[in-house]
This record gives sequence, structure tokens and C-alpha cells, in this order.
Amino acid sequence: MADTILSAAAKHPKPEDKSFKYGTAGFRMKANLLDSVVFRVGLVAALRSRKLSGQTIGVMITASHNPPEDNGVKLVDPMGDMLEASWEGYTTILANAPDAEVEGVYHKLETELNINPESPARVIYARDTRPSGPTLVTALVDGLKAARAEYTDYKLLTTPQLHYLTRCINTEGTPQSYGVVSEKGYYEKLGAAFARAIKGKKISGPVIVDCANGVGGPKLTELLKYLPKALEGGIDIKVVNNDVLRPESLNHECGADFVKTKQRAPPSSKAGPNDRCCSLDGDADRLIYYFTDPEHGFRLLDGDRIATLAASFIGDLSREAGLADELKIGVVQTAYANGASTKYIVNGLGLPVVCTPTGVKHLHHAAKNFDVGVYFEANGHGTVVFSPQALKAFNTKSPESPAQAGALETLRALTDLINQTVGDALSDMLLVETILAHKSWTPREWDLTYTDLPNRLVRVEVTDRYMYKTTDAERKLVEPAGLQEQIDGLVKKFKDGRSFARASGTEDALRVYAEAATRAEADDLASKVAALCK
Ligand code: NG1
Ligand code: ZN
Repeated sequence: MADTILSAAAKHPKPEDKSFKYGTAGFRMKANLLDSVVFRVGLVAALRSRKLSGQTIGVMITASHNPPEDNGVKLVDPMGDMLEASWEGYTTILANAPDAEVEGVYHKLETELNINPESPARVIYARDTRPSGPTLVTALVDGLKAARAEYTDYKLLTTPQLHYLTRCINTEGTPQSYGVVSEKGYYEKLGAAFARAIKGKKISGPVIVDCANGVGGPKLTELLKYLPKALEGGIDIKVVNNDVLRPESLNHECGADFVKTKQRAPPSSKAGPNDRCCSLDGDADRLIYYFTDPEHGFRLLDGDRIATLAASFIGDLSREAGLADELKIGVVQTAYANGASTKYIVNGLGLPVVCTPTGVKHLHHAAKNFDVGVYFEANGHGTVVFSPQALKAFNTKSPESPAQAGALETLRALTDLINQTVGDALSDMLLVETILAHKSWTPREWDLTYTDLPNRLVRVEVTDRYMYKTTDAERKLVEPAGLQEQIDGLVKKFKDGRSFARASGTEDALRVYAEAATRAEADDLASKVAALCK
């Protein structure tokens, strides 16, 4: 007989002195603290599925760009979106219940949320390459069994692949079908869409892809089998940092987070001047491009650059397709977006920009208010979402010229190429490659579209990060009282100065961001604001 929730919970005891919070990226911490949390996430996944009449919920076990000894877990809603916000709270409550009370809290949630315990519960899950993954999967399965859920183990996947599969399962056989429900279906969809998107264009030279020694390596290697090859006028991808057998190498001196925060290439990089390079993170949902300019050294093309590139390309295609007046195109950023990128989108591309708090769920939500919503965090996490009206327009508009027909076909291909459920480094990379090929641009031309303001991000250790409360999409502090006025006073003294402080949602620290006209001033402003905040 299966364990009851009570007896199963006893096998996954909660560390007594620990409290947990479902944050921007689900639960994330040292892997050895996560066993009870993952067990209870299994219970929540079952409840959530029952609440939604048996629609399938996804669970991903990953700690993304964090070190190998960390791990994490997050839930995926039926359309491949992040878990609905109110459920983050329920998940937190269950994660913090004493072992003996887990069953009681579970049933209380069931009653309060009006969940029929006899409804079916369906869950799929996957994990990244971390050594702690299999043990945590055992805890998850114990939770799913105790809650009598049906489940499927998709083993190793990138985070965006799990989001894709979740949406595919829940739309299978409907007019909104998102694709074939299998990993192979994902590769086939991307491969076919990419071939259509680059038809007749030439991709110059190879692209060197740093896979952070994570799950993106084997998955990209698999995807390559479905892509048009270099000799057929397709793409030449060189996979590097693809070692998933040495766990300690994951995200170590490589990967998107390393490149973005250190503002340099991985030390292992053998790329030459002007070589087109990009880095994924440990679960392949972030993407950063870069190259070395023989004159100016290392040049970073981050999430802001990918957003501007995508917005300008889709904006041009919509005009060529004769749809510019029908479609509302917009870009969503966070306060970490470089001020120069915001200016370029508004003044250069003539598109609206919306700023939201940190965390892709906020950006994703805001992007849905546009027909074409382009959203990226500066760290390279983002995607493009298309409204039902946009999809309809691309599919039903009768072209009046071969150029219009071409633009419409490229737009249709993009809607399949782009993973609309969540930021997806593999899909985003094929998008960037498509756009560069269409524009006949090297990274250098892309880099020349605007000049980033020098900026600095510092992590400040504080006694209590929850003291710092913000408003205005995290750009202004309301507490501690008076601190924002002091920051404003400092900022005024710097040309093109901008600075803000906010508590991290994923680390026990305060983050201070500053930008200014010169490198030295940005550094100076950041350190002065950091000193004020301590
Ligand atoms: P926090 O720790 O809340 O700043 C970080 C990133 C976010 C987001 C989340 C989730 C920065 C400054 N912050 O959030 O953009 O990606 O992690 O992974 O990069
Ligand atoms: Zn990630």
C-alpha cells in the first residue's frame, strides 16, 4: 500500500531551523536542504493539477546558473507559464509546515481551494545535470505518490524543454496545439522553423556556443541533427564547455552568468578576434552573445541587445508585411536594462517600453499586453510572445507582393522558432542567428546599433534584506525612510547617472546598480550608493 502523506512526510523531514520561500526562481539553495521541499512540491503539483481539472503541471529540478552544489525546484503551469502567483504562497505554506502537520495543511488547502480530491492529478518532471538531481527526484516521486498523482519522468531536459512539453500536453489535439509531445518533437519543431526562417539567407562563419558544462550541451548536440548543415547553406555550430561528466565544472568559469557578470569571455575560450560567440546558462534558459573586437577588446551583447535586435527585426517584418498599423509591438525590460537600450528602443525604433520588477514572470505577463511582446532581462533570459490576433494576422493576410509574402512567411516561421512559453537559450540563439543572417550583420554591426552606458552591479551584504522595500518597478526605495532621497542626491552629481538598490529575490543580499557617462563614474556611483545602503 502507498504511504500516506503523513508517513511519506516523515521520510523527508524538514530541517528544523530552516524556513523556505517560493521566490523568483522557485525554491533554490544548497541541495542538501531541499529534500523536504521537493517532496512537498510534489504534493502541491498534484493539488494544482486537480484544481485545474487534471491539466498537466510541470516540475523542474534545477539551480540554473548557480554552483553545482546548489539545486532548486519550480512549478510550471499548464500553458508553460510560471506558476500562478497566488500558488507561490500556498507552496511556501506547505514547504514550511512541521512534518507532522503536512497532511493537515494539505487537506486544509484542498478544502479552502475547493479542490475535488477525486479529480485526476497529472504531473511531468525533469532535471538538469546536477549530481543531487536523482535523489531529489525520489523525494518528488514520493510526494506525487502520496498525493495519488499520475506522473511521467522526462529525465534530463533543459528548463525550456519542460515548459514546451507541458504546453504541448495540455494543448494536444486542440486548435492551439503547440507541438508534438516529445523531446524529439521539440527538435523537429525548432529545426523545421529555423530552416523556413533562414530560407535563401546565408549564415556567415561558425558560432561558438559555450554550454556552461550543463544540460544545454547534450541537448544542443541533439538539436544539431535537426538543423540545416553548414554545407547546405545552414548553420555551423561549434559546441564548447560540453562536459557533463565532471559535475564540478557546471557553470564554473563559463556560462551566461559568468560572462555577463564578469564582462569577459570564459578563460577556456579559444575564440579569435571577431569570432561570434555565445554562452548558455546551466539549464539553458539564458543566452548572452559576445566577441572580441581587435581594437576595443571584449564586447558583450546581452539580453538588452537581443531584445533590441528582435524588436527591430519583427518591427521591420511587420511593416513589410503591411501589418504595422494592426499590430502593437512593445518591449518589456527591468530596471537592470541599460539606459542606452531603452533610449534606442523608444527613440531609434519608435516602440514603447514597459518596465517591470525583476523576474521573468513579471516580464512575461506584461509582454502579453502587446500583439508582439519582446521581453528580456539584461542577463539574457527572455523571449517573444505573440497574441492570438498577431498569429491570425500572419496566417490570414493575403500578400500583395512577393516581398509581403516573404515577410509573412518569415513571421510565421518565427512564431514556431521562438519558444513562447519561456526564455529558451537554444531557440533564442537560432532567432539571433536568423536575424543576423537576414540583416547580413556580424556581431560588430549589431554592437554598433547603440553604445551602452558604462554600468556596475554590486552585491552588498546587509543584516536584513527584507528591510529594503521598493516601488516603481523596483527603481525607488520606500524603506528605509529617507534612503532614496540620499541616493537621488548622489545620482544628480553624475552625468547620465542612474542608480537603484533592491533586495535580491534569490540571494541573501542587496543589489546596487549604477550607470553613468564613464566607467570610473559608474563605479564611483555604485560604490557610493552601496556605502549609503549598508
Ligand atoms: P535577483 O537575485 O532577485 O536579483 C536574479 C537575477 C534576475 C533573475 C533571477 C532568477 C539579476 C540582477 N537578477 O534575481 O534577473 O534572472 O535571478 O534567476 O540578474
Ligand atoms: Zn537558467
